[in-house]
Amino acid sequence: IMLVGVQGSGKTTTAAKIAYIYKRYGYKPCLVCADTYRPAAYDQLLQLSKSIDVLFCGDTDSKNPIEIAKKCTDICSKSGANIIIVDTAGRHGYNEEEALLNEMREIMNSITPDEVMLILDASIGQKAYDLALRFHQATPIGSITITKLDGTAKGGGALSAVAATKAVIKFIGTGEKIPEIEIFEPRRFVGRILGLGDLPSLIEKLKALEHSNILEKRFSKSIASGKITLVDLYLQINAIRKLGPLSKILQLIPGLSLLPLDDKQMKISEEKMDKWLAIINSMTYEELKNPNILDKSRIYRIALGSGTSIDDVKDLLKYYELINNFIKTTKRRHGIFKKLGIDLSRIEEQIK
Ligand SMILES: Nc1nc2c(ncn2[C@@H]2O[C@H](COP(=O)(O)OP(=O)(O)OP(=O)(O)O)[C@@H](O)[C@H]2O)c(=O)[nH]1
Ligand SMILES: [Mg+2]
Repeated sequence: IMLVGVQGSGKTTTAAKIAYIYKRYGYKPCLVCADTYRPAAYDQLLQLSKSIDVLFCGDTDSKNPIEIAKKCTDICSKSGANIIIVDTAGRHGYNEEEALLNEMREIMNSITPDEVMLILDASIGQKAYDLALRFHQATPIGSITITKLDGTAKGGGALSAVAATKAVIKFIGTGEKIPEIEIFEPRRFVGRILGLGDLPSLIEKLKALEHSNILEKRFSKSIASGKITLVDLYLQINAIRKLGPLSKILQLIPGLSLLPLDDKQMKISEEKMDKWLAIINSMTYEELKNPNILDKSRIYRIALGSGTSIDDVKDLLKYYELINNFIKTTKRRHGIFKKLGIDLSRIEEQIK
């Protein structure tokens, strides 16, 4: 597999990620550095190959990427590799693009790869079409990997590269770390673009949660009774925290995936949730059942016991009140619906 793409699109990172995936499937990959333009390219790929323990080949003495690619693919095969991944340059000094494309064509002709993979940054937008076409004319593109889908870009523009090359999207990159790569799934991808969230993986995660049924029943019960207890709240927050980093979870939820929440805000919310769990843990049964008895001295004790502040405890109690008020008004609305002859509980029954 020969990786091509413009500067910084993620070729070197993706090379290691793909090697990692194939290694897990039982293959013996070999990474080849055929980038002689970026001074650190050799070391970058060498380090990555060490970290995932796969074969590596390169040559810091040669300035000829075509020769290196040829020599190294031979060395890799002789070492028993059955997947050779060739990382190429993304920059090319004078007369940049044309020279780069020519070099790609020459490397391809010399090693005749089974597949040329185009690496595209998700934020490329509509430029993807022309760019992919130009690469395709130099080195027929067989597959595409879209990187940096963990950022704000949804990668919609990158889809036009498929139209330009008739190639298939094979992988998507979702982070800087090596395991952060996924095999491309069209439904999920389109869902992300449309802001529909990634429902299949959210459902998968929810299913994986133990007790999710019990949780659901508890909640329908407390909502029906018009009151949610602190224990319910605890179970709810705990369930959310178990699902993983908040930023990844919110991306999966329809509509919320469009919210422009930054990492800092996420981190604050996560910290807050963890504090609230600690606070609820520090309460007595009596207090959990009846938070109205929480006076100054009890709040002080709870803050001390949970390693949080008095304001944190008050915050939680405010949220608790808010959520119960919300449930009350929702119940009241039920009443209005009833007057209009609509029985919401029957509808709810059907949904269940
Ligand atoms: N967040 C995120 N960052 C990525 C992803 N893939 C690559 N990167 C980052 O993007 C930057 C460039 O990645 P490289 O793999 O060095 O890109 P390249 O195409 O080899 O760059 P050149 O060799 O200069 O052409 C690095 O900081 C990577 O960590 C991804 O899926 N998500
Ligand atoms: Mg590189």
